[in-house]
Amino acid sequence: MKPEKLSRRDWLKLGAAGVAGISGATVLDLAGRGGAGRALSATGLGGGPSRGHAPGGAAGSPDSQQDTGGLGVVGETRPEGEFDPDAFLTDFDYGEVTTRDDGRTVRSWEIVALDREIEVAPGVWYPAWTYNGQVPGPTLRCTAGDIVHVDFVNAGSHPHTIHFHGAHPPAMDGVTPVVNPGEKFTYEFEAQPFGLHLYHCHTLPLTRHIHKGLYGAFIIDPPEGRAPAREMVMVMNAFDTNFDGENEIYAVNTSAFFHNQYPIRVGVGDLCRVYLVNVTEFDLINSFHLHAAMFRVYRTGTRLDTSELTDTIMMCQGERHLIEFELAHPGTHMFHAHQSEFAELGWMGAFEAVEGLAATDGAPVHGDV
Ligand SMILES: [Cu+2]
Repeated sequence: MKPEKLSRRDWLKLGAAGVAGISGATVLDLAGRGGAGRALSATGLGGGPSRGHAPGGAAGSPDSQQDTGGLGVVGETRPEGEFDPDAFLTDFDYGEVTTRDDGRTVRSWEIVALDREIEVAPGVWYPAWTYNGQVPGPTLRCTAGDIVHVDFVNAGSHPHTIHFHGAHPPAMDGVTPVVNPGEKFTYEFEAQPFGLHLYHCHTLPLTRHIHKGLYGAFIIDPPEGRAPAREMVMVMNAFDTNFDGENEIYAVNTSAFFHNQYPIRVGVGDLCRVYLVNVTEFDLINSFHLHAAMFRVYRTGTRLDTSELTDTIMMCQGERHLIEFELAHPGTHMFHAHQSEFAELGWMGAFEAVEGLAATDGAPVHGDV
């Protein structure tokens, strides 16, 4: 199977006016961050420290910053119209759902590769290659047995693919064919097995195509579901901002120290579930450490029983696990890489455990309560 060329109509659709209409895209302001993006913030649509208190927002108050050891950044990321780490944390994209004649559920997404500058720390911009204009790409979510249908369009400047982790026919594995700029290709396969998977570009050189930003989380839910919980996606990533083959900025979900500045609010005693993915390039491992509590590990999310209780887990690139925990005490609970260097370079955040938090507040409860 070969990629198709984009038609003139496809290109028009990707133009400045049409790009915002792409299904599943959070931010696609090709006009540039200096123009329309900043102008929007003057309208008072979110923006600034007050947004952490917005209904349904995951983050807490920036006042909590001093509680997490003095590490952090000066200034604010995410001018309006840019990638919002709060929104990304709890944004699960279930695609467009249709039912086939044979009764099978089909979930369809359009994913567009685009070159785009992204802000990885206040004032630090990185020339990324993105899926749908954001890094990480959208979190795709389905149930085991669904048909996954992804229309991939390459509107970037380099050849790309989408390689999905999980089980599927090799023709749908996203190593070949390479999709050149101006081409499109459709991936379709049955979602198997349930667990936490990953998708990323598999074009050579892999180090470059991955660290430039072409990756995202791919969740396949078990048919019976999981217990209701405050659910979050954390993709551990890093950026080589001076292209010397080493990372200068580390984070979960791209923005250095973001959840240190805006702690994630959860209810005391609530079940919390983090879909934790490591895509960090250049460094052999990354890790997740939680303060003042222990968590249960569900390796790759492919089993419903836990394999261990710990407060620190080490992960190679491409590994991903579910972790679950309850915070028994109110207050700030740091989380960070236990490579101190990574933590000091941005991979640091905090949960704020709050008494009596509504199920829809903070990181919202996901599933039937
Ligand atoms: Cu690529």
